[in-house]
Amino acid sequence: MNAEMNGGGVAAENRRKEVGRNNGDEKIDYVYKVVVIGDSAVGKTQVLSRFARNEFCFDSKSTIGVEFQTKTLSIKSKVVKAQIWDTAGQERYRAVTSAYYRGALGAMLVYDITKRKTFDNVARWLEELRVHADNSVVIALIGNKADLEDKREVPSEDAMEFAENQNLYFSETSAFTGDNVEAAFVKLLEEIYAVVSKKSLDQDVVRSSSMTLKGLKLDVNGEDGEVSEMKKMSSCSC
Ligand SMILES: Nc1nc2c(ncn2[C@@H]2O[C@H](COP(=O)(O)OP(=O)(O)O)[C@@H](O)[C@H]2O)c(=O)[nH]1
Ligand SMILES: [Mg+2]
Repeated sequence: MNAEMNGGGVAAENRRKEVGRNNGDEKIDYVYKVVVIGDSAVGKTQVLSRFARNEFCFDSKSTIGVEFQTKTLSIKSKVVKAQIWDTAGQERYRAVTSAYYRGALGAMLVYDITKRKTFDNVARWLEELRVHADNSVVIALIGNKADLEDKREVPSEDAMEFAENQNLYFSETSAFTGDNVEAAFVKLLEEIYAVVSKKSLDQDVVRSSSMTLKGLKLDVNGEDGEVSEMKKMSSCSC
């Protein structure tokens, strides 16, 4: 499938369809696009499949076709559908297109704790995000394969310090055992929720102050307007 199409038109279309009802019964408040990035073979696909389907596969082949998986969960008593995008193996050639990043509210930047090189490359991935993603994108740094402690090449302290300096959320996970995977995603989604809510609040403040200046009466019960504005912001920015 064409990455350009999938990252842009189809994703936007999916987001439009998904805000509203899920399978006709569950109400979805927000759809958040999250991208998973990082060097090849660090476990991106397995971390995602552990989170979305609670599955792990030792001989996972390189992902074929740009795809996303979804998982619906409750964040701060809202129903959030996380739409999490996985690369098609193009990261091997440093060829992830800007369409992949478009509209992403969050990013999981994964390295392998047993391969120093994959951690050294994190800075390059951050640069990619700076170029292609919105500057308010929330980033989680994930040291995966934490079950392979005896092969560790990246001390937790190094990653923790790097994450602090760069303002990233840091966790070590194991897609194999499942350790910390759900917690890392939940933390990222909660932070996205906070960022989106704050953006919406800021917009409301600007809107209401300009209304006051014009001498218009404010409708304090205009809750529907605020909610739909937040939905628009959270679900689609492309
Ligand atoms: N021991 C261990 N192996 C893992 C873990 N996550 C992924 N793998 C293995 O690492 C290899 C690459 O994983 P994959 O998800 O395809 O990496 P991707 O290229 O980043 O998507 C596969 O053989 C996985 O089974 C983990 O947490 N622990
Ligand atoms: Mg993969």
